[in-house]
Amino acid sequence: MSCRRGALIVLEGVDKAGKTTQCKKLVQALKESGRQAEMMRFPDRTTKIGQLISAYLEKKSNLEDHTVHLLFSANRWELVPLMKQKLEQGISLVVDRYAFSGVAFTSAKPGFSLDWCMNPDVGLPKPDLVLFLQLHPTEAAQRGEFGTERYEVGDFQKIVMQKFELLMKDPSLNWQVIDAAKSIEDLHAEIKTHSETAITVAENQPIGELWK
Ligand code: Z5A
Repeated sequence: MSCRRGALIVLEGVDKAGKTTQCKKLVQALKESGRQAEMMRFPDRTTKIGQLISAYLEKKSNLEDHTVHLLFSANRWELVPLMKQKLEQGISLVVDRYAFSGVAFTSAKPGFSLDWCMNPDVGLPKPDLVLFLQLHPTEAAQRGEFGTERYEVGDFQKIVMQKFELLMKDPSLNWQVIDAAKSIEDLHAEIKTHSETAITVAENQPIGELWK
């Protein structure tokens, strides 16, 4: 590796936990401190695969459950070459949802094991830091009604949360659970501190492979 690589920082969390808000603030803060950083989000609805997923989430189309799971994974894999290129150029990537959402949402459906759901994402670039924004459902409800997209249903979201808790037990990943009930600024300060540490640690390490 000729230059210090960037870090892969993932934000996960329940609906309305503030993932998008915090991803944007983190990228801006990292840039202001002289670091190279860019935001990505999954699903990336701009690709052909992403458009299929978007139509499904907006309930404009129906897709069989295994099929849509594999499409979410394919949407990540299609961006892996670009992600690796940027990381190797020293750009840190701040990613709004990743494979953990993929596994948590599909395994919350009847008949899906965690293992089956993880398999398609095995070998993706491994995050150097996974920030989980934890928010109690009553706090989330104060941030507005659920939207109209598929999965934006309270009972389903509770099962999703249980699946995230199982994933967070994996000691091979750098999970940091953050109390998302805090103010936007307090949350940002905490996230920035964790991210700066992860960037420093990642600099001299090769990019890892997820769940391998
Ligand atoms: N999905 C899947 O099934 N499989 C996969 O592999 C992947 C995803 C990757 C994509 O939704 C859906 O796809 C998602 C999972 C599934 N389904 N659900 N549910 P998306 O990514 O397009 O949208 P989202 O992730 O659902 O967004 P979100 O969770 O609703 O929001 P958020 O990003 O966590 O929060 P926000 O937009 O930053 O903030 C929400 C509101 O709260 C907003 O008004 C803010 O101003 C406010 N806010 C934010 N922070 C605070 C604080 N700290 N205090 C008070 N108010 C705040």
